[in-house]
Amino acid sequence: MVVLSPGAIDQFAVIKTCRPSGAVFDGVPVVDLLRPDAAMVVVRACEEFGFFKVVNHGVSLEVINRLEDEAVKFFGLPQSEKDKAGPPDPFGYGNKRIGWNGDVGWIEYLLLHSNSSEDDQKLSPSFSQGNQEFFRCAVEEYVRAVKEVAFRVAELIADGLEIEPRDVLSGMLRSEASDSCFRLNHYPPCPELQVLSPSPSSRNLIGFGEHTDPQIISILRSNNTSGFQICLRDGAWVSVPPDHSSFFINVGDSLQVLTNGRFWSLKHRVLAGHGKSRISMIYFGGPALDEKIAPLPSLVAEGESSLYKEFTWSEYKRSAYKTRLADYRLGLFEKP
Ligand code: GA4
Repeated sequence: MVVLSPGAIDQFAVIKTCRPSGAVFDGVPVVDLLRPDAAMVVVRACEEFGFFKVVNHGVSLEVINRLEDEAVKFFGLPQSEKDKAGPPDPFGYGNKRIGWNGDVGWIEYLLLHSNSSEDDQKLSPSFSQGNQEFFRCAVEEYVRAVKEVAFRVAELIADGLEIEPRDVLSGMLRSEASDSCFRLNHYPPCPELQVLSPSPSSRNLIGFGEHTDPQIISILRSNNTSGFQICLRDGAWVSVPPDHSSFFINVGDSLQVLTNGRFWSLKHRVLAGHGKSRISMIYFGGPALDEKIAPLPSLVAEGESSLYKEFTWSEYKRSAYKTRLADYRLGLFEKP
C-alpha cells in the first residue's frame, strides 16, 4: 500500500492506492428488456454474479446526457461553492469522506433522497437560480426514468422466481414511502498520482472502497470511463468494461435476504486516479423504513429455514451506518 504525501491531498484524507488488479471481465450477463427470456436471464445473473447489464431499457440518451452535463457543471464549480451543498448528513455534497466511520476515497459526490420534496434537497445552492432549476429538473427526470427500469427489473425477478403476487418486490420500490436514494459521483483524475507512479498501469487510487449496497437493487450508469470492479464468487476482482448507454444493476443486501441467500449481494469498488474523470449516477432502490425484511415464504423450501433473523429496513440501515464500507453488514442478522 502506498499513501500519498500530505501535499498531494487534504491531510485528513489518507487515500489508499492499489495495484490495478483484475482482468477485464467479458462475462457480464446482458439482459435485453425486450426479449421474452429476460426474467430467466435476470434470475440466473442474480444467482451467479448478483450483477448484470440492461440494454433496451427505454431511457432516452437525452435524459441521461442532460443529467451528465449538469453533473459536470456542478462538479466544475469552485470548491468553496460546492462545499455550500455539504457536508452530507447523509444527503448533500461530500468530498473524499464516505459515511461517518473513517472511509475516504478519491471522489466527490452528491447524495440525494430520491423521494424528497424539492425543498429538502441540498442540490447546489451555489448555482444561480436558473442553473439550479435545470439541475433539479435533470435529476428528477432521470430518477423518474430509472425508477421505471427498477420496477420492471423487480417484476422480472418476481416472474423468474415465480413469486406471487408479482408486485411484491416492485411494490416496495414503488411505495411513496420507499427509502431510496440517488448518488452522483465524480472521480477526478489525480495529477499527483502521475508523478508518484508515471506508468498508467502501475497504481490506482481507491475511488470508492469495496462494499455491498444495503438496499434491494442498485442501478448504475457511468460515462465511458473504466474503474468499476466487481468481486466474483471465487473472490477474484475483475474490471467491468464501461458502457455509457446501458445500466448496470446489482443485488443489494436486502434482496439477498428476501431471497434467503439465493441471490448474491456482490462486493464492488471503483479505482480512480489515472486518465479521465469518471462520472457515475446510481439509484439505490430501498424499501420503506418500516418494511420487514425476511425471506419471502415461497423462497424458503420445505424443510429449509430462514438464514436470517427478521429485521426492518430502518434497523438494518441504522446498523449499516455504524459500519465501515468493507464490513460484512449482514453478519449481524444471520441466524447462528
Ligand atoms: C453504500 C451504498 C450507497 O452509496 C450508500 C452508502 C452510504 C453513504 O455513502 O453514506 C454508506 C455505505 C453505502 C454503506 C455503509 C455506510 C453507509 C457509507 C458507509 C460507510 C448511500 C448506502 O446506502 O450505503
